[in-house]
Amino acid sequence: MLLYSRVSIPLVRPFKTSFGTQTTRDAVLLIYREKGFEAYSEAVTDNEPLYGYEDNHTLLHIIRDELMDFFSPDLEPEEFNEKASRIKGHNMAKGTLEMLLWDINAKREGKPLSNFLGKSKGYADVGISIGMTSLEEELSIIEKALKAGYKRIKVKIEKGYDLKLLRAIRDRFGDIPLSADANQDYKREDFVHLKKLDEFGLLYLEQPLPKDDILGHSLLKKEMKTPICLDESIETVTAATNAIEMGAVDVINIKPGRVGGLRNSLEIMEIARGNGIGVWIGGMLETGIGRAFNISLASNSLVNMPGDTSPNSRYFRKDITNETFTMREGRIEPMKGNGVGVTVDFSYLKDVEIEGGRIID
Ligand code: OSB
Ligand code: MG
Repeated sequence: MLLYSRVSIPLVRPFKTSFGTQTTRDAVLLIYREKGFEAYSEAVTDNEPLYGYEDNHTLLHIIRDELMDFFSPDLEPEEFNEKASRIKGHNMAKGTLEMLLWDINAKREGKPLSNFLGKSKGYADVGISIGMTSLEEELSIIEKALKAGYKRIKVKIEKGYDLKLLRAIRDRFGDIPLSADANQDYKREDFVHLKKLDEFGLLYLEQPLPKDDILGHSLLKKEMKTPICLDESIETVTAATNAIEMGAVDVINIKPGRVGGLRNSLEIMEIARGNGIGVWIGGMLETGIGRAFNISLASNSLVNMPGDTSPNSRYFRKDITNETFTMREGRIEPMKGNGVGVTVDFSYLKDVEIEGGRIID
């Protein structure tokens, strides 16, 4: 039996990026049951298409009305990808089913997902992604994050809220590992302005330009000293290859739910590292389910930079999984149980469920 559940869980604090402010995490979850175990997956979409073109509505439509023609719980992820390639785009919808298959397959073989995916370091290095708020509040969050052991501080910026923020952070905290994420807020006309960010010695500037402007990023990379990280632009293995060959990227933020799943993620990770491109695993404010997938992947030995995989408590007072992650010395260990290693707290799920139902009986 395959079920979907749309949930809305309040965030501990609003999360503001250049594209909007989230006060809840509105997730689509998949729950698969067979004799002996339950498997899960979580989409990276939101209720509106502000980060990419897919949203919770298009995702459920593509999963139920299109991808079910190609899906079976008895497929290997690779076999599903092959069949699903008939449907163009919609990698977030494909990725949600692909990740479910990884959990099913790992559970049938009795292995933790982190080991099932290849060579795991046994932990993930963790950075923090801080939403925009007042300058004073951001400085206070950074101070606490550094004390908690986070290995990298990432702040969200937008046109008009960048230089002053970064200057204040450098003035107060000196040479900390710092990056900035613009979520596509700048244009090619802004290169003169963006070059001013070079003085802050950022680890990288994440997704400054619109996601389809890979050439623009390669032009910007020639002008800037700061390394360029791509997030939204990398929706496929081809996009990653193109960005690397065009000299548009130094670092890739991989979100398995964005690139069509874990197989594509591993392929991008291998291509990137083979070309000297840095790799880290991002996040989309996931519940404990998506977080468990991200942390399993972030523990892979191909990942060489801290990711956006904070412990559950940074996002939710209460999460929908019974198990939660804790960070020690800037590291989080993947769950030890089979597959993703988390289980759903169904009594809380009922409290936060907006809508749900069966996809396969
Ligand atoms: O650009 O990485 C992003 C959250 C929602 C949408 C896009 C992004 C983010 C984050 C938060 O930066 C990462 C996290 O802590 O989950
Ligand atoms: Mg980003």
